[in-house]
Amino acid sequence: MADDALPDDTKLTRTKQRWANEGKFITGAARGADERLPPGQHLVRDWPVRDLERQPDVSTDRWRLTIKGLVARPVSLDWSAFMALPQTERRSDIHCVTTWSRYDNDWAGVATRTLLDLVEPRDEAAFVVLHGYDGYTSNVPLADFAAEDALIAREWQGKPLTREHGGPARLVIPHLYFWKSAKWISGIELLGADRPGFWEVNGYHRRGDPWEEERYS
Ligand SMILES: Nc1nc2c(c(=O)[nH]1)N[C@H]1C(S)=C(S)[C@@H](COP(=O)(O)O)O[C@H]1N2
Ligand SMILES: [Mo]
Repeated sequence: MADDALPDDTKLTRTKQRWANEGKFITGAARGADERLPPGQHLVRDWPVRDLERQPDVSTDRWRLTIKGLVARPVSLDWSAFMALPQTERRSDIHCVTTWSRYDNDWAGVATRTLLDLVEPRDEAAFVVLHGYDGYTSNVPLADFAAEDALIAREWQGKPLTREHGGPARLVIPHLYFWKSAKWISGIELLGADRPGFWEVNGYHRRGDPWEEERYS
């Protein structure tokens, strides 16, 4: 994991902090029962890239996924151990807090539930912090991490996930804004209390439900 300081004084970060302060993009629009597009979002067809402009080059030889904290059986999976776990496919929509959404993304990888079964969370575990090889962190409630359609994805539309989108493997939690879904995932840490991640410290919401427009804290 990178331990040099994150570039949190970049122009992008400052702009996003300002948006958080101004409550930008909050429309207050109500959700229709059968609507697929959350309030304040617009559809895109291409898949934008969003990160801190550091895209670590992590080969599958070097990749490790560590799962630790409030678990009975902490693990550090290398690529072959990860591939030996049951693999699943999921189709889901992406909703980014910067207002773009993209429908029908086909993912392949390992369900977060499979990983939780492997490590056996303790009863006190209630929150998760995700770590990326770029030093990024995000936090989610354990119940959201354990959603049926959440997975550590290694393929998108039938092809290996590209480096710019977090390859070799990233988290995908479709029902939360996409900043929660750590790219270049290196660690999953289970905690008893919530601990804000990179954007959450910078004014973004602890949970991030697009249907509730939980953009900012
Ligand atoms: N490791 C890491 N994961 C990350 C980020 C990041 O900077 N580093 N950016 C987040 C944000 S803000 C978004 S919107 C999505 C973007 O994913 P994409 O570039 O594949 O669209 O990744 C999230 N996961
Ligand atoms: Mo984002």
